[in-house]
Amino acid sequence: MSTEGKTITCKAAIAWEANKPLSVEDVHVAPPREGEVRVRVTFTGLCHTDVYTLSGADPEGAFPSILGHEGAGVVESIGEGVTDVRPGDNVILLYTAECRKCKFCTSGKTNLCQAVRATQGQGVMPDGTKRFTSARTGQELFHFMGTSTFSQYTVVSQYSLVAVDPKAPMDRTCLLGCGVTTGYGAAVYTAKIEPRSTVAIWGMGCVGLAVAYGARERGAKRIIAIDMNPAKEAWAKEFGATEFINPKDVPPVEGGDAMVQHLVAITDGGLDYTFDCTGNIHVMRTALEACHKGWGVSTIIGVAKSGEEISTRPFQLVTGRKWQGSAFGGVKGRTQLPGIVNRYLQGEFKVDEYVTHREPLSRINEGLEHMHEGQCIRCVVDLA
Ligand code: NAD
Ligand code: AHE
Ligand code: ZN
Repeated sequence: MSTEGKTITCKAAIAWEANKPLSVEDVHVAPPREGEVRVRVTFTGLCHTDVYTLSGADPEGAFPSILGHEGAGVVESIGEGVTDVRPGDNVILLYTAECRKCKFCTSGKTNLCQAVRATQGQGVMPDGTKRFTSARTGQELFHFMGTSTFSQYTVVSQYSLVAVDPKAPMDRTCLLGCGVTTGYGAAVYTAKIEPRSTVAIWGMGCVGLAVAYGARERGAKRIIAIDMNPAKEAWAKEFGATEFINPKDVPPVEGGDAMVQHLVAITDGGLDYTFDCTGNIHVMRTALEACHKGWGVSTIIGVAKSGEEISTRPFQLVTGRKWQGSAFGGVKGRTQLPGIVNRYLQGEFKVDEYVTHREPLSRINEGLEHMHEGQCIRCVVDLA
């Protein structure tokens, strides 16, 4: 029986309030309105950013809401005016939308489409309303990052999803909705790492590993992975790192940053490219200052805690180091993700290897716990 035009009742993991476990219960999902698409979400990865927002630290975190932004699924129905996808299409959801019309999309300078960004940050659809209602309490629920993939059905803007080859297994390609694309893209599209260069990456989670993978593809000659978890050494090397440093093994120095001094010493003056994939503002400073004078570029990917700020001596920048950031790896999702999926299908792009854990929706809280255990790169939740 067709569900088109009807409200669907399904299971979703609701974040009722900050710092409380998610609650898997029934929600009503209204049909898509003009320019919107309703998607049956099949799989979602759990990203550190979901945990960050659930902790209450995200200035854009609104409760009660349905979190999740690393998802794949199948288009169930479309609203008026939707042209690029149709029911039955396999899609990846995009927290970085791409409208191809706004000043940002047409600038040729950024992937940060602004078509739906303001309402996305407020947890509502572009028309200012919500599509989710709790079946238990009748309360409306906020959307999250324009995607809300912790629900069996979600409604998104037509700019916040992309159809991909249906041969691609969604239980892995969901990771292209955030972590894998973010790290790889930061290395390849944002930093544009040059062949034979030296690279250091802090944080060997999914994002950092994908940076290492991108750096290797770009022909970097040294890829130094840095993580306090010794178990990450093997992971880092599998994804292309040539060396591993545990910050705990670098002896402290008086009146300076021991890691900066160590890295500058072993790289003849500093790194060509560094990346923060931890969200730690002290790491961000170290990563900048470990860059080579005159040309080193440091890219911030990690999401820092609410209210935190970065600092360094301006002299670090005056003397030629550059500080920049990267969101979703600089990737324009609707334009570029189908190509990345095709490369994956041709065996030219790693995705499967990041999946270490799997859980059903009913155990999504256990999935979030895996993320703190030190062995988890990505946990994929099955929403079926
Ligand atoms: P993760 O938690 O899986 O991995 C983080 C790694 O950093 C862990 O291995 C941890 O041991 C290590 N680490 C923590 N503190 C460290 C320190 N001081 N020095 C060295 N290593 C340290 O996280 P993830 O999913 O890979 O995400 C990484 C960061 O990127 C998070 O902050 C996340 O919110 C952010 N993120 C940003 C974007 C973006 O578009 N900018 C996209 C996805 C994720
Ligand atoms: N909402 C937060 C910022 C969170 C943040 O930095 N998000 C990253 C993506 S993290 C994905 O795991 C991002 O891409 N930001 C750019 C954007 O447009 O959201 C805050 O501080 O308000
Ligand atoms: Zn994410």
